[in-house]
Amino acid sequence: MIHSTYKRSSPGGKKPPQASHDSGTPPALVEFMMKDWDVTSTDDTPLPRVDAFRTRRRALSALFPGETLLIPTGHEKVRSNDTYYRFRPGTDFYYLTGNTEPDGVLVMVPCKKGGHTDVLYVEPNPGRSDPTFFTDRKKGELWVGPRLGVPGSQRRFGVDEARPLSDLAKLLGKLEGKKKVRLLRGVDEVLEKALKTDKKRDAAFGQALSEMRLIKEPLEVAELEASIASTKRGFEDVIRRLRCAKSEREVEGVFHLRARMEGNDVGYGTIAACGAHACILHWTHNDGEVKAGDLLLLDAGVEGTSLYTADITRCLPVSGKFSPEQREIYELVLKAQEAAMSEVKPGNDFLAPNRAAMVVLAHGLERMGILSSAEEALREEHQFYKRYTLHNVSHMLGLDVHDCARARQETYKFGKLRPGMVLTIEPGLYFQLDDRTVPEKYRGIGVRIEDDVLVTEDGMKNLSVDIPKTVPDVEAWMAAVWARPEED
Ligand SMILES: [Mn+2]
Repeated sequence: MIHSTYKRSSPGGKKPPQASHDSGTPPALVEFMMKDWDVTSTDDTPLPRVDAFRTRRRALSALFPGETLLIPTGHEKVRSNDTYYRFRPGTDFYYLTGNTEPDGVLVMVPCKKGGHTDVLYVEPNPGRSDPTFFTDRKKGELWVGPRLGVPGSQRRFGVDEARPLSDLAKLLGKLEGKKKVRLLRGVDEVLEKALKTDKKRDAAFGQALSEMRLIKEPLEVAELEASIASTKRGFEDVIRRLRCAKSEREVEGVFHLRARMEGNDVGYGTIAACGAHACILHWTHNDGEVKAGDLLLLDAGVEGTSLYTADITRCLPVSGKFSPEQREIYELVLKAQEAAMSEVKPGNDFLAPNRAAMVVLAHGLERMGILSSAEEALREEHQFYKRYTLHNVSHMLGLDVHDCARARQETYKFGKLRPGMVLTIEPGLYFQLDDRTVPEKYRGIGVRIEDDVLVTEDGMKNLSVDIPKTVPDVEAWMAAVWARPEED
């Protein structure tokens, strides 16, 4: 059974469904609509850096000689009824093609002489030659905007061939029962249902794609730096707003404005956590109050138009100055972050920065009278410090905020740091309001400090070093932003 998604696009085919609130299209209107249009075209010049995408496909090709490889991008996701979330391409598909349109599938077909032919299956663009341009509310150009179509996609993405998605069904039929076929799973349920493949071999394929992305090319690092620079401006927008902000909703909204102005979107749901909300790790309701005296934990990242995302956390005192308790906790977390940073170098364990941070935090918790013994708490069979630290300090960062998620443990979590890796360093301390092990004056304070770092040949480079971080620097930063005249 092939789902209609892979049959849909034949011009003049099945009538597209009509929405409950629309009126019909009489034949005379169709006739009128089909006439007298200028010839227009979408930009099908080769994508900037089209070679980088091709180079990645050749590297993947070399890993799987003689096998047919299918990498889908996925489909728009329903938000409710007939409305959809804005489409965001599948990370691996985008990494290999640069294509941001929905529904496409990259198929790498093995050649007899070795290597692969890269075939991109895309939604065609019949232009004004077919009434679907104004009758199909899901695909029609007048509903959703222009598409590149088949020949345009081939030129723009520099693939060997492009074909209409309606041809994919035929190919899937041919691949049925064949052994040397691998499908990237977890992106396109429709395709997974249409083609039975070996799950284990598919998992190894997904793993290989994740591992390819572990080491960032200089181009990717530059994209990450651009997203981080946008994120800094977003944080400054939030600081400006803090003078009058009443709600976390405004914080989220203001940051999102910057993300849309300069990038594609936010790379993940913004965490705008004021006061005790900061103790909830993934607080994304963002519907609480912003109150003077509170600390705002802002964990947010702009995803650039290149789809690389920043992942930055800063804690901003709403009234511009840290309280003594906030400061004490903040400076302990900062010390832990510095200890973690000094462990970022090639050859060190991926977990070395985490271990260094936890030693600092555990001893600090002991000094504060919260842990009775740091040494006891740090023992593998205890890990009592985790009651307050909750999470590890690092994950890979790139096109996904939790990048390379399918890499094997031995190359990622239990692997070594290698030049070209980009990871976060983000220790935190979280004192819940109802935690009786914590002195009352600290309860309801949550602090996390997060930077994005690149492993270099001889150490590391903090890509977010321009975003102020020490207590005096954060206070001075806020004062400076507040002193600036309003922008137009
Ligand atoms: Mn993070």
